[in-house]
Amino acid sequence: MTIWFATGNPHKRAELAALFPGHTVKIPADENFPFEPDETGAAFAENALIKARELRRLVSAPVIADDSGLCVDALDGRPGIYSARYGFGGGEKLNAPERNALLLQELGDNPCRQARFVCAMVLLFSEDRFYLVQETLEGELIREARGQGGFGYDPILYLPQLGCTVAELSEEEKNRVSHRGKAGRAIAKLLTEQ
Ligand code: ITT
Repeated sequence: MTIWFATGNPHKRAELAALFPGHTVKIPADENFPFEPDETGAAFAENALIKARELRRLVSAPVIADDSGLCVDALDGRPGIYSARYGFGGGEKLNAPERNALLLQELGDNPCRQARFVCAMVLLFSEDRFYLVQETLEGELIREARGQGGFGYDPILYLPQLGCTVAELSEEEKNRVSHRGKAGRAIAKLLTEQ
């Protein structure tokens, strides 16, 4: 089956595709679809639904979308839904290492390092019929970025239970424990039960 994933992020696609073996996961860029959803929601779940609905208008198949980010307790949950735009002051968007450095700088020596990745994932069948799941990956912000794998904030989220950052995990290991892996497996189960 072809499953459409409403994302412009190739890393997210790779992670999701691994959870749907035997299926083809396509993203808007594969068909040169114009895809610039306005992420105006006040919560991860709202933004996931906005992305899914925007792509569902262009394809006649089930659509999956995810909105995700890093929530830091000492920063009252920021950057949260603004994770992709963190540090953006209207000029050039920061790249991931720049955002990571800025976030660690903002946290400084604060001893409260608790943080988590959140992923809201929607499986949309039609405008009004959808399933929504939201999952997390708990960790602590490390003091210096570590690891080459993954993407985004992976090098700065340390997982005490595994003794490494998310960027030090293989893609398979990350999917086993991650917010997106857990949400994706739940969605895959719902899809096969249809
Ligand atoms: P789409 O909206 O097109 O799916 P995006 O990258 O802009 O792609 P989001 O709006 O959901 O995705 O923004 C989430 C940001 O949070 C993303 O750019 C990353 O910086 C970060 N993020 C999300 N999941 C992550 C993960 O698994 N590991 C590291 N960083 C992650």
